[in-house]
Amino acid sequence: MSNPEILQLGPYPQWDEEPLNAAFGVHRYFDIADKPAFLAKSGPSIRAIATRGELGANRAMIEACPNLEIISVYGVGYDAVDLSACQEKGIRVTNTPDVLTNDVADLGVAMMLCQSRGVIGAEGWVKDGSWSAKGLYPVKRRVWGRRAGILGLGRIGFEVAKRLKGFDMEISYSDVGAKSYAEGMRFVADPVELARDVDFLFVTLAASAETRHIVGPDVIAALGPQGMLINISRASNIDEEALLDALESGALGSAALDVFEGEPKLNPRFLALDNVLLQPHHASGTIETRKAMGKLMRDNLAAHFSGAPLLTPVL
Ligand code: 8YV
Repeated sequence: MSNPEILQLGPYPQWDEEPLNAAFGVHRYFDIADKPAFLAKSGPSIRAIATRGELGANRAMIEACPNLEIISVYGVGYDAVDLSACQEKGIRVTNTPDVLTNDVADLGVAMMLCQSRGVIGAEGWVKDGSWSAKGLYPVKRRVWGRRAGILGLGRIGFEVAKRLKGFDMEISYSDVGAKSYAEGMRFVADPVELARDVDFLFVTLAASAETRHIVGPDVIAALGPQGMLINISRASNIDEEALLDALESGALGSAALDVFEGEPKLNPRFLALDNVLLQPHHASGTIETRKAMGKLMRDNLAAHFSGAPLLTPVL
């Protein structure tokens, strides 16, 4: 029997491409020039979609593949997949939780440290000769002992909090309810109140229609001119226009961002700012984690096609 045909929406590292090609009849969607013509002709042969967290399978694509059985997401976030279309059609969806949690938390904390202590600018100070020409690098803000807020105390938020405790920080969080595992952390139901009480606000929420722009003008204003916003979740959780306005006017002190509306293209206003740290959506980007994500994505597909229970089902 021939291997199941799958549609691959974006590239993976070579170490994932090889086993994927060995187990499946892979159509590289991103390499296909005439995508509508491809879907019209070959859509019915597609039984699975393999996609990255940020690359979506929308309703039109799902409907163009009438024999689609499963969408396997390489990423914990599945907000780009049209879940209601999948539910209607009985299409299974899987993601890759847990394996990336620690790396995403690490990068969030690294971004906070870099931005607060001016690490990127300090390197420029050395490389461009400013150190010898001008002397001491301008002093920055302390990290340890300050107040951090976590918006969304799920797996990633919890790991961020654990790391921040090592910096003797006072930690508060917002979520749909207080969490039994949030020992030593203060629950604040209202994100605006949370932002008012902290120096660093980490956004670690799973994105959904309900969380869209949860960090809006009120939260940003409450965080204020001394505050820093760190986003390692999804851009849709933040009102980007409000964020840009506040960064430009100084109403918000600074931001450290791994995700952007319309990424990898960014709103050019970001590029003109000197109070923002910009990262290319790589919080899960370590060899170890990306290998584990790729394996879990393939293992879910293999489980499905062999009739075994899915390892990490979303639907
Ligand atoms: C990406 C992610 O999948 O886990 C997620 O939700 O967005 C990331 O891990 C990864 O950057 C590959 O594109």
